[in-house]
Amino acid sequence: MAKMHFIMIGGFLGAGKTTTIARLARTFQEQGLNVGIVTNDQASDLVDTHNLRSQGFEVGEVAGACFCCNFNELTETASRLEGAHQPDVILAEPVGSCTDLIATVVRPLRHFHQDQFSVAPYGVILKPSHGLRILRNEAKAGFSPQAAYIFKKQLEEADFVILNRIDELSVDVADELSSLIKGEFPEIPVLRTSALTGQGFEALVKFLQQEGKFGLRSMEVDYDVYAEGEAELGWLNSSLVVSSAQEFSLDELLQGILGRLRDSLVQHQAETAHLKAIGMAEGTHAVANLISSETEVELSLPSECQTKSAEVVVNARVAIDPQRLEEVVATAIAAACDFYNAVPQFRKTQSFRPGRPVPTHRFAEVVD
Ligand SMILES: Nc1nc2c(ncn2[C@@H]2O[C@H](COP(=O)(O)OP(=O)(O)OP(=O)(O)O)[C@@H](O)[C@H]2O)c(=O)[nH]1
Ligand SMILES: [Mg+2]
Repeated sequence: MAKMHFIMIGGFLGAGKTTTIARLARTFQEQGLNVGIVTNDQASDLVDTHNLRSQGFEVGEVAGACFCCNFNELTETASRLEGAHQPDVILAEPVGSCTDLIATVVRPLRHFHQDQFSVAPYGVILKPSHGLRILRNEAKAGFSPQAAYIFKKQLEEADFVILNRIDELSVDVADELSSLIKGEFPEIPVLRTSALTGQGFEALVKFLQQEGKFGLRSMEVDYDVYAEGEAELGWLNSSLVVSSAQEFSLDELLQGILGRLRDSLVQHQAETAHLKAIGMAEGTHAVANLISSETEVELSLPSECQTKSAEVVVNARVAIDPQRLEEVVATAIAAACDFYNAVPQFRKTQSFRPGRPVPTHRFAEVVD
């Protein structure tokens, strides 16, 4: 049986992994290939999974721990996607606060599953909004030095870096980011893309289809610092049903929730890594995002849907105590619903700090 081409796209929270993966999946499908996607999170109720499934993709979810700490679940989930048609390509999105993925995912995949998968070069997306501050070593980079450590480690292990969002970066800023990356990691190629417009995707697809020796860069990781950096982030996944006697705009509701949440988190001086919400109603869906405290809420997928009832899932990754995050989210949802004379009925809410990463396997050096 032919091997499945395993493409993992990493990068910090809100960097554009899901948007990039959706565009790559469409590109591969247009080439006549079968595509499967694997999403990943510390908890269930993932906006990304709903989002990608709503776009018609075959998606398996590894929930409860990151790929590295739940390695067997990753390979089992990828195998389950085989279904009636074995995927030619598996696109995998690791958790955005994870690093050391070459040693804990790429090498173990090559070592234990070389009959099943061919592994593509590992690309890491650079998030410009936080990347600029972190790579400039600004004192106020938004997150703690431990979280900045994770951000840089993600880049250090990459076979190549993807400088995303070039549709909104000036040439000067894009050049500065490229030279900051080159300054710290001179050997790593940098591609420029926009997952929004598709700019640079031809080169990205070409790069990913290369065969050869990748995943060779070995790096040391201080797991104490890594664990502290991850634990700084409050993590929340919440699912609910919103109903009203009158029709409301699904798009406005999501923007209302995230807008209130943004204002409240700014008041708490809590840096946002990524807030995202999906609303599903009348066979359609809308997605809204906020990728930093300094940017605006974006309706990344408008639905133009008017409805009396919607399923809503909210995921928040913010540098704040998780208990406080839960209160802030509940208040924002209640206020947004109230504005539209709607009532939220919470189904499930999980909020926590990610635990210390304990990888299933760790190959510090290349093994074949
Ligand atoms: N302008 C612009 N926006 C983008 C681009 N790529 C992604 N975005 C937006 O950035 C936000 C975050 O994108 P995602 O793809 O959800 O990011 P992610 O890395 O998967 O985030 P996590 O899964 O939370 O780590 C969304 O609002 C996207 O629409 C891009 O190239 N240009
Ligand atoms: Mg994502």
